[in-house]
Amino acid sequence: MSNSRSGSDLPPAVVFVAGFLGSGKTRLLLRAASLLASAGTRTALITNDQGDDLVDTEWAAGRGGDVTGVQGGCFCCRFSDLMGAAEKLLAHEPQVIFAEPVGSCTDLAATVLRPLQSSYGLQLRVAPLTVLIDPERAKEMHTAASDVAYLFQKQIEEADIVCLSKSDLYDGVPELPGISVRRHLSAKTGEGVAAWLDEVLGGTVPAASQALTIDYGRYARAEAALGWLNARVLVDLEAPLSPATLAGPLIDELDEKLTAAGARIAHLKIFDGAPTGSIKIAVCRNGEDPDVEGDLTASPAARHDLVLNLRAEADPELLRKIVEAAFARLPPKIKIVNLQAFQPSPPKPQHRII
Ligand SMILES: Nc1nc2c(ncn2[C@@H]2O[C@H](COP(=O)(O)OP(=O)(O)OP(=O)(O)O)[C@@H](O)[C@H]2O)c(=O)[nH]1
Ligand SMILES: [Mg+2]
Repeated sequence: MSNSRSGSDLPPAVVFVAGFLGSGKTRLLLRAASLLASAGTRTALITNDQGDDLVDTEWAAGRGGDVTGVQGGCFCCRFSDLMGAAEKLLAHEPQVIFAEPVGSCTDLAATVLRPLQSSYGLQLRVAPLTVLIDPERAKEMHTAASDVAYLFQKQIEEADIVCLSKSDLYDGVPELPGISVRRHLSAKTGEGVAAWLDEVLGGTVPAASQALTIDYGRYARAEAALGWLNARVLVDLEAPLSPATLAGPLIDELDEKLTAAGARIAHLKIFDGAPTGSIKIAVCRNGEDPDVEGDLTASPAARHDLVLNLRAEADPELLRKIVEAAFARLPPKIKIVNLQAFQPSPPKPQHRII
């Protein structure tokens, strides 16, 4: 690893990793944070969502990271909250702050990175904007003419560095017409992660170099095409189950019901925190084998704290109906602490520098 990552005389770097829902942002950032930690570099993470109760925040906090969330709106609409979150983290003197924007957001260079450079350029070093692409998703989007495909394209256009994620799933580099890819990475195996970190922290790639020309009406329609559901449920079981045995069948049932209702999944993830261990289980498209991380062998427990985040191309009320029906089939003692189903509202950036 290069020493350029952690020069302590420099202000902390702030590294934004964007990309569509499920592209692998959180997993990459956690892998990068652990790589930096092993080299003695202090890191922190800012997560972001339109609602409350985020699987990513729970998961990252459970891995020992210094995590704070900006909730109730994206970074561009909540720029002052983003600054508040950064100031809170700066008190712990991190050398690198990672920030993960909502996966349905774009125009970040103009509305987040440039305003940050302009107002906080002395306190923070803004690193180049990385945009992650899941090659499988890019193939689907390439042939689509939808507003969501437009949003996907805009995310790529504004990147300083475009990376293909999940390289462990592919033999060779997938052909993606029209996309100029700089790197391919696997957060699972670690392939390419150290070299990517060297590049984003090295100061040789300009940050926020691409301000978008973008139709905000179409961007808003793309966001509104995605139904959003966040929930937190406490489960008390008479017959204890392991987190994998509780959350696994739940995700399978949700996938099946969403597929039957024609709701296209962008990302469905469940965090199950039990006293014996925690897991995260996720699918990024209908019918996909769930990806499970965490304490797969945790012993059965009676108490489970479930956080569920679902993003799908569907009416949020349909998502609510499907999720509530699945919760109703869980053992009787459950308490729904929070359940929000909504469409993201049109983006209204606090700042825009072009
Ligand atoms: N095989 C493989 N799976 C990966 C890799 N990176 C991420 N995943 C899986 O892809 C899914 C989505 O990854 P996340 O890191 O949660 O994606 P994200 O971009 O943060 O998703 P949102 O926060 O919903 O936008 C999860 O099930 C991950 O475990 C990778 O390098 N290889
Ligand atoms: Mg994430």
